[in-house]
Amino acid sequence: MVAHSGLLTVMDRAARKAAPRLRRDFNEVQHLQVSRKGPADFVSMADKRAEQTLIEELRKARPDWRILAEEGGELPGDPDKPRFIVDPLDGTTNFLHGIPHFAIVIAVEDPNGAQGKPEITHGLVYQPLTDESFWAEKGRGAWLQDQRLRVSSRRDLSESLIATGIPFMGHGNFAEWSRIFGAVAPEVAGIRRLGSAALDLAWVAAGRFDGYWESDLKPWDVAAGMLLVKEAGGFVTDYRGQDMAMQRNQFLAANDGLHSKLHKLVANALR
Ligand code: 2AM
Ligand code: CA
Repeated sequence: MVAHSGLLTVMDRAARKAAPRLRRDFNEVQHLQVSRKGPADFVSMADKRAEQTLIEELRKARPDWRILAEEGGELPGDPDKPRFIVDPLDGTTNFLHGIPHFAIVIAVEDPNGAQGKPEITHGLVYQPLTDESFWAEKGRGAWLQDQRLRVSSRRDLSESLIATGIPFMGHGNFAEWSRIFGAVAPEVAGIRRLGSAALDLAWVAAGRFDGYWESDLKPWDVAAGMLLVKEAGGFVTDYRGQDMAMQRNQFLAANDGLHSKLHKLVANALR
């Protein structure tokens, strides 16, 4: 059992403050008549309202920190201080369709991390409908509530459940994704596409998924989840197996035993 740091408590409190309204809006969206514009506008309002609450709460606690938010972009602050990276609703398409799988995501990036480079130090993926709070702090492990997380211990690809994100609406390279899928699918127990990158990574950290791949994501989709996987003892690399996931915008995550096997399949598929 470990206590949050003060900063993680701030993040957790902000997410829990935004959650009730998001839950109410989710229940509403399931009952909305399909109006002229459909429920998409309603969901985009819900998204913006949740972001506003998060920003207000985070600003109250750390007034001089910058905030990068999915909807609002970059809010100014002290460049020498850390910044928050916020996604008020990861899994928007699920939310819009009444599928109960989405999360509020908050990460903290220190501009002067190891080797003087920016580094993610805190991550929170909060699932409002299950009240699950996945969180990680650099060097202090990954946690679900007060329970320590560890990536799965599966060593056989044939027993592994792998998550992915399928390119959508012109985002990402479908031919590349297809080649990877063609190489991975026959070797594993199953593939899942659940529609929230942040939860996919949190679930790799929790050992629910054994691995995950996706490309063409935004920092707010992956910053918190990558820290969760690493602090749970897993690996996140690009498709070449290098520590360049953010730079190349390719994310290959897995437990320590499966990562190199999965990476070989992916590398072969892309040769
Ligand atoms: P979002 O819900 O915050 O937009 C999954 O592939 C990732 O891509 C999600 O984390 C999701 O974040 C993002 N995404 C954006 N548009 C999407 C779409 N039309 N379908 C699926 N995912 C989408
Ligand atoms: Ca997102």
